[in-house]
Amino acid sequence: MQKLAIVTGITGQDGSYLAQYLLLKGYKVYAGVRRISMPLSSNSNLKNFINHPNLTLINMDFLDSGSIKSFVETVGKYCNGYLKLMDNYIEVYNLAAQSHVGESFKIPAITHQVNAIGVITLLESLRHVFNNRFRFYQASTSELYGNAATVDKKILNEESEFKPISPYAISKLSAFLTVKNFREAHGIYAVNGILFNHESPRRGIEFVTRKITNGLAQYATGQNEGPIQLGNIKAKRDWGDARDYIKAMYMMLQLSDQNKVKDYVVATGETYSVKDFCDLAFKKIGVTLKWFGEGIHEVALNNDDEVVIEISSKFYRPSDVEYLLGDSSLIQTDLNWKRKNSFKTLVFDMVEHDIELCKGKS
Ligand code: NAP
Ligand code: G4F
Repeated sequence: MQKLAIVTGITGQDGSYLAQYLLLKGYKVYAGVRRISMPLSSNSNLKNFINHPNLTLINMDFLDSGSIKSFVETVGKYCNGYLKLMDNYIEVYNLAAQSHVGESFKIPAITHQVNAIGVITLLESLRHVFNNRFRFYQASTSELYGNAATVDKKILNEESEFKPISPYAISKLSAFLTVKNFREAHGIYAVNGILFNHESPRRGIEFVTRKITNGLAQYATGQNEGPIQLGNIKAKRDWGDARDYIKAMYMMLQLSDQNKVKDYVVATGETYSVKDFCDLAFKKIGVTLKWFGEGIHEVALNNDDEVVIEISSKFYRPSDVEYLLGDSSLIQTDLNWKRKNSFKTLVFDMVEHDIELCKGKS
């Protein structure tokens, strides 16, 4: 029997990989997308599968509760026959979010509306339309921990304390608790994946990794208009590959025993600074960066002593998470999840991809 899934946030990094993965597995996928004035461009994350016969795109915006409800009702009508059969259910992957932490300081109310209130509306609508015949994955995050591990450099797991320090993290903590409450109070199969940072060639251009590989590609192809400007380059992250992490999301919704449902950390167990990321990315194109100066005056020079990276106060945040390192042993033991791609493979892949993209543009 063909399986069904709802994916929100399909145009983003994770949503696009996950939807592609589910389509390959033979799923019918219903995806909520925001209305845009121009058709999805040929370089959007959906370009390889937008016309797939098992993919249905339905307009929906998390800022409008009515649109969330009508989205769920529309999917409900499509699935009516399927759900008449005993034991059938629909898998729901909620990946839509205002996902930029820095931006959340500028638009805290919108961030909370989409990331926290939107999740309540979505879950209530699902309960109304599908009763308990759905399984729910919530895109939770290592941002919940804030700086809980910064001082003593500990490794974070499912038992670690949450200490959110941004509007984004606060909204995601609210959603985390909502999902837990739906599981415990209403008996819904609902799970939080506490995912540490994960990247890919489909990463949004404003996140630091892609900003670096995109800036580097412009430099390597002679299209740059100046050095790459960054903020807090000392921050450390546990960076994995999105293509490994979407498989963890899928696994979390496949348990045969609902009583075993729990929240899982997904991470690599390695941590690197933004500066480390820059060093490795430039190494890929034969440049050994030389760093000089401190704080806002720090710069990185190339082999010819030209400045290729500089610091701008514009990219500092009012408060920042300085150190993240995750322990994913629980999901490895319980669900046999393993990552395939190393940090080095990921960085090199992103660099290669962006250089190809830039060459195509020139
Ligand atoms: P992303 O690339 O920024 O994608 C976000 C998606 O949400 C996009 O499809 C976006 O649509 C959609 N969206 C934003 N606002 C919306 C609204 N008002 N109504 C409907 N859709 C809306 O994020 P990602 O990196 O794939 O992350 C996926 C999820 O995992 C997010 O919830 C994020 O917070 C969470 N997460 C990510 C990481 C990570 O390292 N990537 C780690 C932990 C958790 P548009 O294209 O229209 O903007
Ligand atoms: O790439 P970032 O913007 O990712 P951040 O803040 O860690 O958030 C990402 O991962 C979270 C999981 O922990 C997700 F929940 C969230 O949705 C998102 O996907 O910044 C990483 C670090 C920060 O410390 C930031 O201050 O890089 C630092 N950074 C330094 N210069 C910069 C820049 N970040 C950005 N975006 N742009 C810069 O120029």
